[in-house]
Amino acid sequence: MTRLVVVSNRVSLPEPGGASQGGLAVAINAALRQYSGLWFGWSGQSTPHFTGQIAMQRMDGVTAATVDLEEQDVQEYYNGYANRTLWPLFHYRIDLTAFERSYGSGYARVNARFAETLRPLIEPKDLVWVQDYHLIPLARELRERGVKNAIGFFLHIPWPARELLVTLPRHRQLVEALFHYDVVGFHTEEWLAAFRAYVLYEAGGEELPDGRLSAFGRTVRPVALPIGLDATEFTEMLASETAQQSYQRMEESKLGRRMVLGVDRLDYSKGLEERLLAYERFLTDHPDRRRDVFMLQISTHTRSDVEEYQDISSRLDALSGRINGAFAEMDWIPVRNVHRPHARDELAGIYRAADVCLVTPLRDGMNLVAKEFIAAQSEEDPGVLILSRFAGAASQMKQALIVNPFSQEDVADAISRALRMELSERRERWRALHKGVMEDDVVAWRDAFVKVLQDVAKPRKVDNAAA
Ligand code: GDG
Repeated sequence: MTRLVVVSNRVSLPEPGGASQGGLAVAINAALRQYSGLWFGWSGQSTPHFTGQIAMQRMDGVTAATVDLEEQDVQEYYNGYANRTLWPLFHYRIDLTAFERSYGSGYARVNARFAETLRPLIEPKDLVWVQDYHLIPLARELRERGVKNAIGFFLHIPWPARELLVTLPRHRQLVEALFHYDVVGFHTEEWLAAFRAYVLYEAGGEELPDGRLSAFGRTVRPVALPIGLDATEFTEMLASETAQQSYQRMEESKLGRRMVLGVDRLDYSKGLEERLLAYERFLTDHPDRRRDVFMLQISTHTRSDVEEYQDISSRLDALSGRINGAFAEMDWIPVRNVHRPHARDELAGIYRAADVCLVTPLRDGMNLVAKEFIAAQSEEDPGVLILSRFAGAASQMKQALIVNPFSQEDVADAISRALRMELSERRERWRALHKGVMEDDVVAWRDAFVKVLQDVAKPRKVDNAAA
């Protein structure tokens, strides 16, 4: 069987309860399990000097190979180019985008170091699958070191409109790097269309009759494949003792009130301030319904070394404090603002106890929280999903209440509608959403991508044999 080599910025193997695993890590674990794969990336540790020493660890059929990065690499490549340049720009936040030359060189240096360290681990028949915006130049670096394997790339965040991307110094270089891959994947047709538009109208490329794009003297196959949940893992987790206990605990603490839930990494792309303001608008517009509802917003800290993330944390705390100060009564608090991270099984129980889930990012590649909420609901009495039209998930989850997260009025009206919705309508919407979440899961995503990669690998082998 073909071995799959997955490369991502961070490698994180599962722990009991999955406390530290984000959506991508869970997805990669699921993707690799069936392929006895190798997962390569940064350990999350830094050292004074880069040594390239690989630490190997094996768990559940997955081999993890990690390297430490130099402190300067972490600053320039990870906190810098990845999180202060590409992340904000690709999420349409040009106002927060930092253009610093040292960041660009740190990004190039780490991609070269990754390639140098990874190259000896790659065997001739391996399929190599690179994840996300941290590693766009990796295929070029691997090719320069003689790697001939099929290499695919998947972008987990949106691809920005051409008009935004051209504000990035050396944007052509970045896009050209993607043409060293055989396959480039996006979550939605919308992100793919934005990429195609850049290639055709900015880079002077063309679309071939078979759908491949040609530019910079190379071709690449673009695909739109939405990521999903590890549905089996999630269902099992939901049935666990911990999930049941956290569900019970949450139900008891609701005191018969309805719970509006938000679960996010604390990130400006998730629209958290806009969400709280919309909820405040709902409270203002519906004084009679205030005491029947409360909001639980779980927003866990990430990327705390980056200044913009410290700012948003304090703004959010100030805003929830203000709303509570203005509306709370001695026996009712409108917002529970929680930063403590929860284990995944604990979180599953919280999702189940929610009546409404607010997923209102201003821009999001996909958003797995929307899918987790739907997977956790009961068929007898399901809750309602309110979903931003700017999340990739909106292209699949059409039976959610779709909102414009920039409009407080729109979101406040959706909260009101969700809380009033009849059981029959809730069930009808949930059934359709649940079917999609269970069918289009992470296994379907992985298999579809690997199949495209395998297909490009075949002609490559024929070429090699002929040479
Ligand atoms: C990127 C893209 C795309 C949250 N709080 C806790 C916790 N979480 C978990 C959620 C979910 C994950 O974090 C968040 O995943 P998202 O998909 O919503 O967002 P990003 O982290 O920004 O992911 C996104 C994704 O990549 C995959 O392609 O969908 O668009 O931005 O799984 O449950 N997990 C635990 N404790 C918490 O307190 N254990």
